[in-house]
Amino acid sequence: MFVDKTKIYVKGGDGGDGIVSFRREKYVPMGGPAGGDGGRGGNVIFRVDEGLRTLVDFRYQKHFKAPRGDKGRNKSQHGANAEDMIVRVPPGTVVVDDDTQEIIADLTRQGQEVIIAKGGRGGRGNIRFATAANPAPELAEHGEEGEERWVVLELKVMADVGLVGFPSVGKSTLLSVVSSAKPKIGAYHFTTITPNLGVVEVGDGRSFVMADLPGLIEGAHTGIGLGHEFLRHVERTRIIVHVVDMAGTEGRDPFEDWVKINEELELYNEKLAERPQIVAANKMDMPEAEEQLAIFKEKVRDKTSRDIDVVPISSLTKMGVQELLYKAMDMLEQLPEAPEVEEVAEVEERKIYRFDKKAQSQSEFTIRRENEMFVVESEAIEGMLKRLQMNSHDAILKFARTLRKMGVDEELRKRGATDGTIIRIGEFEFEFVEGSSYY
Ligand SMILES: Nc1nc2c(ncn2[C@@H]2O[C@H](COP(=O)(O)OP(=O)(O)OP(=O)(O)O)[C@@H](O)[C@H]2O)c(=O)[nH]1
Ligand SMILES: [Mg+2]
Repeated sequence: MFVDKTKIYVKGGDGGDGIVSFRREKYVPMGGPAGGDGGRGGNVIFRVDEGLRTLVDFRYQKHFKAPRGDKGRNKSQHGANAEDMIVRVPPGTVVVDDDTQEIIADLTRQGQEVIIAKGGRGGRGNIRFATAANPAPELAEHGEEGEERWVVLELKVMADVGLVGFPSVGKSTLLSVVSSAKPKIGAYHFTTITPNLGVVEVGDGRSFVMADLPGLIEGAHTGIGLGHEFLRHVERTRIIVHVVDMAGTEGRDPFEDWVKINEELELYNEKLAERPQIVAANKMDMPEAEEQLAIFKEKVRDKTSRDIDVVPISSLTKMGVQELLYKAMDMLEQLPEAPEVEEVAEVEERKIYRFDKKAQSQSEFTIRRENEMFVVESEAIEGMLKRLQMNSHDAILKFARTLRKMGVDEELRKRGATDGTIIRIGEFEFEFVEGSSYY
């Protein structure tokens, strides 16, 4: 089991701004408010796509921003809502908030969808602010900002392809040239003692996971040379790439090697004899390999009724490697059922945490002094300042009322604010007005 991990940025679209507008009709001198609300920003939604097996796509694209909502229009028309952005992820993807390390989603079923970053609400237009006391308000809201966060995607993967063969035939070398994995490579036997996994990008957008397994030897099925340990891993792979040393290094006979390994596989588990297999005839850069290959192919044809693909390659020069990858990928796609992801059942039970930043500290504020100035910090007020378009008398009035309702005014007064004292909230500065007749 191997965990592929990547961190990406998601942002929901901002809501469209509400607008200030008034009805203008013939013969109606004083039209009422007619500024419509802005549209909702798009959500960023993750959707499970069984066709995906890895997270490689996220290595290239790491920022996902949904579009913003349209502005409100006059004649009381609502701005259009933005479309959601759909991001496809492979089954088995766990989404973790990078800040809090909480699990946001656990995506397992085909088609399952979760909103990862919400789009902002549209701002209200001035029709919404009309009251008996102020029937023609010059007041509208900005659209709410879309939710943004960094999330870590985690995917537990099983190997699709297992590399098997005698020691030193070049399994690790092959994995190292087709993936970013860095397995140990050595001219001595059993260089590899635990499996290495790598994500292989085929080059046409498709990808799969390849495991470089420790070398097998005769008697492996009885446990010799940690055989059981290694064969257990082979059992879990969907196809086998059987690496054979065509140079016959150390006086080996490629065909005999191939037969022996197949016997070991079958003796360990009969099913392994039927597992789809491709032969990677490796070390073709060596002088004697060509001749050996011809003999090998002939013997394989005689020996088995199975149609075994023999692909000549050199992991050293990379000759034939691309072709081998395409063959493996095509074969994987033709396999009938989707691979079983063992851990899914267990993962599904895991609790999913959701958190709502907005729920916290809605009405809290703090006041501190900076020389002659008071600085008010409050999520709620700062949010409101962002929302409201502070360019009209009505907007300022609404803002002032909120400060009073929350008790900010009173607190400022207690701390010694008087007429003309400068108050700063967020990026907004204004003078304190004692006993204002505004409200
Ligand atoms: N000439 C040549 N040498 C190769 C090729 N592929 C691998 N080798 C060499 O073969 C030796 C063994 O390579 P490894 O990749 O470690 O072999 P392995 O199959 O992983 O071996 P174990 O982990 O011990 O089972 C190294 O010295 C490699 O440089 C090839 O295509 N051509
Ligand atoms: Mg190795």
